[in-house]
Amino acid sequence: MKISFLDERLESIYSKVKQGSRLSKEDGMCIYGTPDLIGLGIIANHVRCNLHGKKAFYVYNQHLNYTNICKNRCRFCAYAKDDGEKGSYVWSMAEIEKRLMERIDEPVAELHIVGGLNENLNFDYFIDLLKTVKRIRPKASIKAFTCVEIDYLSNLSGLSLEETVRQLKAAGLDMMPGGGAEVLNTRVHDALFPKKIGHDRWFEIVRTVHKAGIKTNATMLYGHIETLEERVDHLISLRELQDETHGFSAFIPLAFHSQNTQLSHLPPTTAMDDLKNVAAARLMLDNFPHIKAYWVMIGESLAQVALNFGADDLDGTIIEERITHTAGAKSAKGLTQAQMEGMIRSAGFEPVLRDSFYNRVSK
Ligand code: V47
Ligand code: SF4
Repeated sequence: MKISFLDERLESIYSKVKQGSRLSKEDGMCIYGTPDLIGLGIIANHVRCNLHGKKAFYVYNQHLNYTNICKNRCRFCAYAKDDGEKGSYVWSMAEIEKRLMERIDEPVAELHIVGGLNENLNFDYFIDLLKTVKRIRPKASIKAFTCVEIDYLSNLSGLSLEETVRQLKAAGLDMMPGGGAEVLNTRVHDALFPKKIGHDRWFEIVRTVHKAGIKTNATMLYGHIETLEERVDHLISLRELQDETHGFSAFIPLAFHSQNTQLSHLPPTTAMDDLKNVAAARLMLDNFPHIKAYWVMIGESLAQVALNFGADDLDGTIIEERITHTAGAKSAKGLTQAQMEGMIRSAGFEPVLRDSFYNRVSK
């Protein structure tokens, strides 16, 4: 079908996409720069439908944020506290068990577990954490720890990266979430999260983890000080790494929330930018199977729209999201299965309940 785009630069992007040709850095800049949001949506939706038809995935998951004490104190983070600060916490195994038992009658298929870099915890805590979760939820997958935590655990244990990952896997680690990458760029790193691992180390850890047979997701935190070019470079670096390892499962654009952070003067991201980030991800990351619209960060309504802009997954029910809500997110803290399905159906898509590896789960 011949489409006349408002921005004629989109014509060459559409023809490349139809031929299955890879988009260039210039195409990426055009995607972010175009005012033709609907044209962009048509192209991203074309790719999304070729890959997944009208399916829209979601998972029945539960988040466990085991501690908010973190030595890094990134400037964009509202969640972290110092040890002893009002509101700081760390969960004992008994507390973790209690939280899992509160939901034991629900069909939770994935536990999403991340936390701060808390110097009071030793490596055994993390092994116990994984074993406790596996004991209580033997059928669920554990998606835990970002590359930042893996680096920390390797230093804490004195073990090599490979051995750290091997021991975590043996204790129950099935997959890793995509957080921690933020923007893979030295300027942004030094300005906003100087104590966090840099992008070279992040790549090294991803390579090690993928080699160990553990799939991971990838993210990009956008809407703060990063330039459009830095976003495009981030996507291209991930695409190159995926060519090498094939270990990424989903990409999730994360919209920055500034409340209670050191960047609280920054305005919220716009719907236009949120949708462009979803479309840019779908179009630039031609070797990523899935793009998630994370409803927690962009809100339930825009997440529905994002299903038409390249996203094929809405993440999950979540149950008690903490990280974005401490930074002012207005979305719900969790959704029921019926609410997730309702959102997907009313957006014109077919809900598919999945496990962590995108296998269909029967209800
Ligand atoms: O790494 C921190 C981001 C991430 C803020 O892999 C913030 O399936 C917005 O990675 N405003 C954690 N974002 C969340 C994450 C994630 C979420 C859902 C699914 C998956 C997955 C991964 O949240 C952090 C950081 O990039 N973050 N502070 C903030 N103020
Ligand atoms: Fe710590 Fe992660 Fe927050 Fe940075 S983003 S301060 S590493 S919890």
